[in-house]
Amino acid sequence: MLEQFEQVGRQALAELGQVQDLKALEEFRIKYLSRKGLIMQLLSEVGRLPREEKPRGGQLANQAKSDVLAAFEERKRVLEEARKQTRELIDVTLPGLPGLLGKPHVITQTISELLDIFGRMGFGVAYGPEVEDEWHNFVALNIPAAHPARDPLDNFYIEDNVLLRSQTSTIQIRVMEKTRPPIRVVAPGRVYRPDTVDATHMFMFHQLEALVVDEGVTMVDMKTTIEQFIHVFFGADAQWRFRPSFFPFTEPSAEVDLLLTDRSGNSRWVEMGGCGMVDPNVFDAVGIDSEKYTGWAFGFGIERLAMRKYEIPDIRWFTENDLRFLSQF
Ligand code: 2NM
Repeated sequence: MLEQFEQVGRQALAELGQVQDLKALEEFRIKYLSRKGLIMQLLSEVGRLPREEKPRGGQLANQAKSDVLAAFEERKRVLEEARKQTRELIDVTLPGLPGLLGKPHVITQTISELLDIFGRMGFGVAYGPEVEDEWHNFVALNIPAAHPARDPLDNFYIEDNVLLRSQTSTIQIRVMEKTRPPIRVVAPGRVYRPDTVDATHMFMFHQLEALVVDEGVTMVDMKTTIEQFIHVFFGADAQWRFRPSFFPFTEPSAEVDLLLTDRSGNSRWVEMGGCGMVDPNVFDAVGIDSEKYTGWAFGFGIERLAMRKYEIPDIRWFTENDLRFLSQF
């Protein structure tokens, strides 16, 4: 009889060793450890043993109960831990989720393309301050005090003689002040004018200006450079023209027009920028010998270039930070 007492405990422990999941463990619990389970039956059978066997029987039954219970708890802990780890397991073979990547603004991209095109034509790059003095913004550019371009209401003055630059020609002046010819640079940057904002006007926009100074430089060099640039930037079939114009800092001067053809086939000329042969007064202001050297310069609006190239109808879109617009470039 007592042998059977030991037998139940051994059998329970052996079965527990086969239990591989929580469902089987629950079945085991019901079979052995529930109120009517085999271990409980064992305990109640102690009372029916012959008197001399009772102490030993009780000892064995209690031993079996505590052994099985301890083993059960340990098995339960192991299986629950295993299930938790299975749930948290990451499948490293799944394809990753694409992240939202930022990219340079369309104006920054356009500037990069412009610097690349002119870099391949042998131009260096120059930058300058956005806060300027009247000397670099007007005087050295041959714009006299009475000129309408100097009206305080048409400029962002910070204090006397200090303003936000209204054109990137200030950079060319700074280049000519500190380097001797030959000079061959382009200068990109922001410029500021208090214009009323609409689809084609902003109080801040970007310009790209070029400057070439050397002995024997002519208007043919300028025209060829602009032609090559337009054909690389807009395509070989782009049509453009010079239109006579006037600027204080160049003589002669011309405006550069691009032929735009809309979807219904109607064409019109739109202005892209200006250019001309550097006025001798500008050379005198920066101390370059105007008898020995000639030069040419141009200035293009970068927003305008990008608007024509990408068919952007409104200049305000560049600064509205709308991802539906920005993410297209
Ligand atoms: C333009 C049009 C024509 C220009 C002139 C100069 C400098 F410094 F050499 F005199 N820089 N940029 C220039 C000439 C700018 O912008 C519409």
